[in-house]
Amino acid sequence: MQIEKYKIDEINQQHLAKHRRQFEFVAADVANLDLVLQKLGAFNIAIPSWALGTGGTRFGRFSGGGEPRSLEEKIEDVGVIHALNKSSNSISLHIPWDIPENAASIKALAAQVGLHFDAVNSNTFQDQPNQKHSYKYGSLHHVDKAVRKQAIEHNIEVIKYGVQLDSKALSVWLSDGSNFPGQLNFRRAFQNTQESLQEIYDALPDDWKMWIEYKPYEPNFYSTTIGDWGQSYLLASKLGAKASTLVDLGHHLQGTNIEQIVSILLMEGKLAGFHFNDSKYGDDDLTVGSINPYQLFLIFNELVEGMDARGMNHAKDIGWMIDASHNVKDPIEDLLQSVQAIKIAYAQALLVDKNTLVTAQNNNDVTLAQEILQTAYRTDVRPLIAEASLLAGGSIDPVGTYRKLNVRANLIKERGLKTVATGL
Ligand SMILES: [Mn+2]
Repeated sequence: MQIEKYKIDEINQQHLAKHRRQFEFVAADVANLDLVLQKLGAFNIAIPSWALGTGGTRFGRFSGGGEPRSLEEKIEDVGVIHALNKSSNSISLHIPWDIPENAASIKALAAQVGLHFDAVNSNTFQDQPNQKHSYKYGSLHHVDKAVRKQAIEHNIEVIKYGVQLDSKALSVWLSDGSNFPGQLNFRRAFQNTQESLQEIYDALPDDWKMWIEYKPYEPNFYSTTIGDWGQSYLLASKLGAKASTLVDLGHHLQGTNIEQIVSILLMEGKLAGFHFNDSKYGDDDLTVGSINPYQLFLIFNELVEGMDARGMNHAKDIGWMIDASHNVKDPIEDLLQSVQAIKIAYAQALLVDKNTLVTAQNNNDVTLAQEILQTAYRTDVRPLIAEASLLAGGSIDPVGTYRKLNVRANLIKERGLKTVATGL
């Protein structure tokens, strides 16, 4: 299903007067309004191919109906999201859940709805049918060279799929770790991982990047071989310039100061990208901004400050992606909400009065520094997001428009109630 633009325009028209009022109110106090709108318009967040279906936990899964049955239908769904918000112009594939059988036709289909392909993701955390060696005790860190070789070859195969789709990065997340003390020699596991990653790194095309994700626990509960940003950074540094660290918001222990990690990685030129989600307890994979929007703002404040310090392009020089799971919501609605939350945090970060903040920091004026950040955070920037979307040809209110157009009901009619998308 594709949403025709005139239908979005019709619904926008109904809300235009109210939007104008709200926009004028907030815009009056934005010093560099055109630049802010331009930056918001350029900012896109990739949608992963595994996020279009209903997620689940180990206790069960409750499908919502009309889920995409194929890669083609997943592209269609991302096309719907992008038509509404004009901020989701790429899709990130997971291999082998979404193998492009015919790359040329898949690329053409994506281009029809304004999409290109973001990073490709490998999977050595599950055994696939007909696989020779099991990943039960890990993949790239495995004690058996034959298992490591199989995992290396899989990653190289993923790069080949990516090349056909014009992707430019391989994203590696390993579940490798141990469940019990004594199970692993940490140093050997790390060295094996490094050697394995080096072989994959050597297979990267010149204009490609390798993004190394970390996670403190789960599915292993005693140790993870790439357990934190320090370990990821160490690997990325040893590998070379094409390797850097990927931060997934849910992959931190409670209370971790993620914004500080972001700041230091950016300073070192080793921040590859982001997997956005939100959490209250662990890797909950909830809708971005649903639990702790202030933390998200503080992260974006460091991103904007750190990227500006290095003269980076906010929209292009970091990989932005959602990595969440939708257990009880319509996945498309959840993704629309997540993209909005990211853009809200980004817009607020753009509004921070940087010059006054620097002065306050240099004067140890702690109160003023806090006031500056919270003034930006407490500004209702939603009309700015709506205006940027409107200017790009999208919807003032993506979730509301999605509902008014009965998209899910149409998808269920088209695909059926009991469809299951590939993924976790
Ligand atoms: Mn992730």
